[in-house]
Amino acid sequence: MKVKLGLIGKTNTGKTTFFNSSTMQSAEVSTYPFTTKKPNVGTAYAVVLCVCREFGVKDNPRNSKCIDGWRFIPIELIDLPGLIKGAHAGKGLGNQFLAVAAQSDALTHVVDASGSIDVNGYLTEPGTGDPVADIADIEEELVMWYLKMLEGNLDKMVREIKRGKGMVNAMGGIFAGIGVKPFHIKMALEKSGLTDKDLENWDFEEKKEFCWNLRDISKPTLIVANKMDLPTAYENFKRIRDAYPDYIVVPASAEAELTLRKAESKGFIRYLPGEERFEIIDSTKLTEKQRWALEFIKRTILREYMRTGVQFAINVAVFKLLRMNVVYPVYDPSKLTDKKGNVLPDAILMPVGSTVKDLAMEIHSELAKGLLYAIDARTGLRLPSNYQLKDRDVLSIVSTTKRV
Ligand SMILES: Nc1nc2c(ncn2[C@@H]2O[C@H](COP(=O)(O)OP(=O)(O)OP(=O)(O)O)[C@@H](O)[C@H]2O)c(=O)[nH]1
Ligand SMILES: [Mg+2]
Repeated sequence: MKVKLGLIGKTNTGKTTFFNSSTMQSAEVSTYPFTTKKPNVGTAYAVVLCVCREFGVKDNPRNSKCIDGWRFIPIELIDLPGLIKGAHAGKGLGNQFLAVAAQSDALTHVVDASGSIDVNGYLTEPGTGDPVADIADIEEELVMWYLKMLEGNLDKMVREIKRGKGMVNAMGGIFAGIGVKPFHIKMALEKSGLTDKDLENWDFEEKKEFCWNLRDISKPTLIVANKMDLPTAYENFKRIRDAYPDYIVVPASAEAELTLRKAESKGFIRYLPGEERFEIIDSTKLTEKQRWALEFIKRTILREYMRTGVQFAINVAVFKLLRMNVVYPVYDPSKLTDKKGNVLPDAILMPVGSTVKDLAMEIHSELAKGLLYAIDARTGLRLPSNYQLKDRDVLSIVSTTKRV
């Protein structure tokens, strides 16, 4: 499936810089609050060790890229306008864009760990802003947004429940538009202890508790502690980690990643996103300033944190939060090719628990219609349509309608 990952956070935290660095777009970045006025959408990549080396083949990827044995699988990254405390009440750009965030499968909450922005998102003396409070402000906005949906549709849902529709179904109809599944609602009801309490009798605290849990369950989120290149960031990073023990907190410097990616695309350095080092190709081509910037990144980011954090954050979202496996469908299981002879053409992200049937559906509904079984390219064995896919499976789907 094409994973959608949304970037949320206060204004001026570096969301667009993160977006540009991983999509190589050039959306506007500035020190003013609310630079991004409309969501930016682009392609970023989840990166895994490709199966090509294990099989000892040279691959010809079609839907993805393979560089030095690393498979880059496309995902959709959505950069959102910045939020601010009070957004649900119309402050800043308000929260009209949360509907776009809600189309994401997971969220990356970008925070300015250096404390360079004040409560309203204006640049201030580094170290004086409070990223722990910033995170809480934005979380609160998200929950308020769910709450507004709940309260705005309460009468309708109560009427439907009285007519015999179950609570999960009644709520499902309202929240489906923002990617909430019935099982999310069921889990949130259980976690809040509200499964058996009539919706019309919920008090405000209960509604809020439910919305808090529903937000948490339906949109898995990681925290990116950005601007780690600034000296005031490290203490805050530790504070954030302590304050949010249930979240994965990734230290990052989006600006460092952007600098490295740009230098790489200009041919100045060799660098693979996510790697802990880069190599200068010809230092005589660099200006004094460029050399200094690269040295600074090496010293303050790569040596300290092993990576810039941007690629790592995307991988964490895809493989840890969303629990995706990577599978490689082929037409010919002995040659590992598609019909045109491309070796290992596609790498596809499938959630844990998906079956051969789900994969066939993902490729083409026609293929799924006549599905017989799949062949495991490693063993040659037949895999039934309900076989649960494993990470790095390479398989050929056999169907009466079409074979891929
Ligand atoms: N030092 C440092 N500055 C950064 C980093 N990432 C972004 N910035 C700076 O932070 C400021 C805001 O960056 P943007 O990417 O525009 O932030 P945004 O979150 O998209 O802001 P809005 O669109 O206004 O919500 C700019 O001056 C960036 O250069 C980083 O990793 N380190
Ligand atoms: Mg922006």
